[in-house]
Amino acid sequence: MRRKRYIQIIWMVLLSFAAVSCSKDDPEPQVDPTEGLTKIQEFSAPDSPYTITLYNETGRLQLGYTKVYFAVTDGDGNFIDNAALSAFPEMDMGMHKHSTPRSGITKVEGKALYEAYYSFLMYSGQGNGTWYYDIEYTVGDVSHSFEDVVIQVDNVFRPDGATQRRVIQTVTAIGGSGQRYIVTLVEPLSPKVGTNDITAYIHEGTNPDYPAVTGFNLILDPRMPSMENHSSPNNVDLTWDAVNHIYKGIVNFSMTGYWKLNLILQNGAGETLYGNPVTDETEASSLYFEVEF
Ligand SMILES: [Cu+2]
Repeated sequence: MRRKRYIQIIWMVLLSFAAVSCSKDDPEPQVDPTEGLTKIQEFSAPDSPYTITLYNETGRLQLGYTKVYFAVTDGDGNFIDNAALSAFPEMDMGMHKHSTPRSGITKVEGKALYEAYYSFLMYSGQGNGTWYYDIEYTVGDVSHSFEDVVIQVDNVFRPDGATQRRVIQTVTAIGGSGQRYIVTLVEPLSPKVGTNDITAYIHEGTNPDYPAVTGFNLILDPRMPSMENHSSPNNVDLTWDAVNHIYKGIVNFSMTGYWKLNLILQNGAGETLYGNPVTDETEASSLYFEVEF
């Protein structure tokens, strides 16, 4: 009886050792970090050991806010998680060239994926312009760049598919400073009836770096022009969220339809730089975005 138990214990110990060594030897199966994303464009060349692929939720680059993800893969399709990436978009408009507001490219926590956003000032073909993209990577001691690759930036439309929807606006501050700012609407990406997060970026309008502006405010007044320009209760102005590095407020859509998000751009001291209050005589601010759902 005792002996049998002994053997049982020895077996259990042996089995647990086997289990440990087994999990040590097997390589971790690689999960596809791009699952759920749609491919936009691939950057590869015969002399490049790695391929860079651009993804996002929609599979498209578009006017205004565009979130993107980069995957770096080797010749066997393995996803590389220790690459360094940089990229530069530039629009060639014949007489002049300009870039666009953008973030740096950073690693996504816990995934072999890299992320960035663009605030595209113009869509492809606007002003006869063409967008080009330079992208550079380093993996270990291997570096490579892809230069002057044409990228497609789509226009953004209202649900009718024909009328352009305003999602980004460049303004010149009042007061004669001549300082230009670019305001970009981010959320709501999927507007719904009721309260929605509203987020936005502000950048200085200075090519090519377009530095991000922090500490400003955007006074919000959403209106429905088709319904006697009524507003809605419980909206919250956009203020700088230092944790998420974005301007954030709340917009309340009391019904579906076409809404004009009237804004007033103010600096940290509360001085108005652009935009005006909506009144009985003035139907809209000179700074506004459009949402329709
Ligand atoms: Cu342009």
